[in-house]
Amino acid sequence: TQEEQTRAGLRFPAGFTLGAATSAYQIEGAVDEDGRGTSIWDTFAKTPGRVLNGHNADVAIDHYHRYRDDVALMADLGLTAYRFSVSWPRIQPTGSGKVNQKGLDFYKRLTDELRGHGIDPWLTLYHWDLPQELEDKGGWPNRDVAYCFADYAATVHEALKDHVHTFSTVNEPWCAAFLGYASGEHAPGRREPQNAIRGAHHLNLAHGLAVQAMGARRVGGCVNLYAVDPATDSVEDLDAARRIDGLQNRFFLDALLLGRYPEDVLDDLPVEIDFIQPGDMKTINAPIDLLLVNYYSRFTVSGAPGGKQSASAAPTDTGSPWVGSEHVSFVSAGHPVTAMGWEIDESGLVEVLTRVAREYPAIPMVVSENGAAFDDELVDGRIHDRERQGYVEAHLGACKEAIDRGVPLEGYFAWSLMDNFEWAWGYGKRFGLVHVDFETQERRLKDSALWYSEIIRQNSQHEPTDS
Ligand code: GBH
Repeated sequence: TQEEQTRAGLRFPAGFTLGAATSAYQIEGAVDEDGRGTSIWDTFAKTPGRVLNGHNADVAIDHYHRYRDDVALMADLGLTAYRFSVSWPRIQPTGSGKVNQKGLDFYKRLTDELRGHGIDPWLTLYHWDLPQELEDKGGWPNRDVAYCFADYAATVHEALKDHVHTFSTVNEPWCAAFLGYASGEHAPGRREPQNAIRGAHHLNLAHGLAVQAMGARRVGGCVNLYAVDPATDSVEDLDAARRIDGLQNRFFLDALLLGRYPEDVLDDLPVEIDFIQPGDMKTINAPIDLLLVNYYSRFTVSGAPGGKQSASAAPTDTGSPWVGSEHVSFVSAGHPVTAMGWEIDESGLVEVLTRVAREYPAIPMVVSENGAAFDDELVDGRIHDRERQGYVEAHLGACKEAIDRGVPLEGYFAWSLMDNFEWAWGYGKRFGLVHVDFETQERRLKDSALWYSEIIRQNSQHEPTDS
């Protein structure tokens, strides 16, 4: 049948990781428990007008209390790996100095539980929840924060290195810098384009310093990549594509993998580049074991003024994240869109993966996030989320195609394991394979989860057994 053929086509090489991902602030809740400090997302979410409907993640999906059940659910699904993040203010409530043992203990319990079920824990150090005290000292535009991060990384690594095989540093530095400090859509909600550039550099520096601080380990850097097309081949549109590709992709890829910033991007920036100190680029280029790629969509851009300033509507009042290229507009290429308004185009995933393989020094990669929000409907206790399943299936197909083209791709993590707090959209958008009732906290497998589970099961069958 057609279905069998499709499934046969989703066979991955033995050892290929099939997992799912989450992040601390989006799922944990328990914001005042066991000595956790305040993060910029606590502050931001409680500031009127910042998050849709005034939602915050004080409770989120209560994972801090329900982690055992959640791990059992992952085991039921057959996940071979789970990517989660550590909440910095649980470990260091003020962002530096004194370590909160109870915070470390939570992640020890979590990772023990995962390993007990044969699930490989993939730990991300920073998924946007900066301790508020560090923001009060200037946040990421302050260089000192990068050094604090390295100290935090060393602490977490030391405590968990026997529990965790794969670490990664900063999730999507583009978002942390440009949504946090330029557009203001994310915490801390500042609209200071020049500081956003400084912040981006310090996030890169934080990555490099953390890699060095962790010593012998398997560690990766994470970027969110987009395929970028010019709307036409006019000079203006080609320039717009060069700019957006530069800010979104090359600024981070070149820094991490080549140890330099792209000249053309620096030239476009409306800021004196006086914050790169001798040795920084070498630090940022510290050898890493793998590259984590988050992929969601493709951008089509135009240099003609007057269009949309970003690919999707923001839920709140925000500025442009495209520092120095604010004139660029985002147009539709006519693909179907998700509930976020993001165009669905799996060919962009093949494109970004093959591009990294072609243009940069050889490095193993994983797709560390990929998924889609849709308006799920509960029908007789089931959620027939065919669109989400189709999205994941298409992007898994893209992974296969990339592998067939020689890309050293080692795994795929669906975003997200469970519905959760979707940043500026609060609880208004659902990305989960697992449905969560935000009132009762009941978890329920969507059809996409059952389907993904079956794909994982089929892929585990052709591996040799130990017995
Ligand atoms: C991920 O980032 C996050 O890592 C994860 O926490 C989150 O829940 C998930 O996506 C779903 O949102 O319209 O031109 O301003 C996604 C990266 C970057 C995607 C910004 C949307 C908007 C570009 N996001 N992008 S624009």
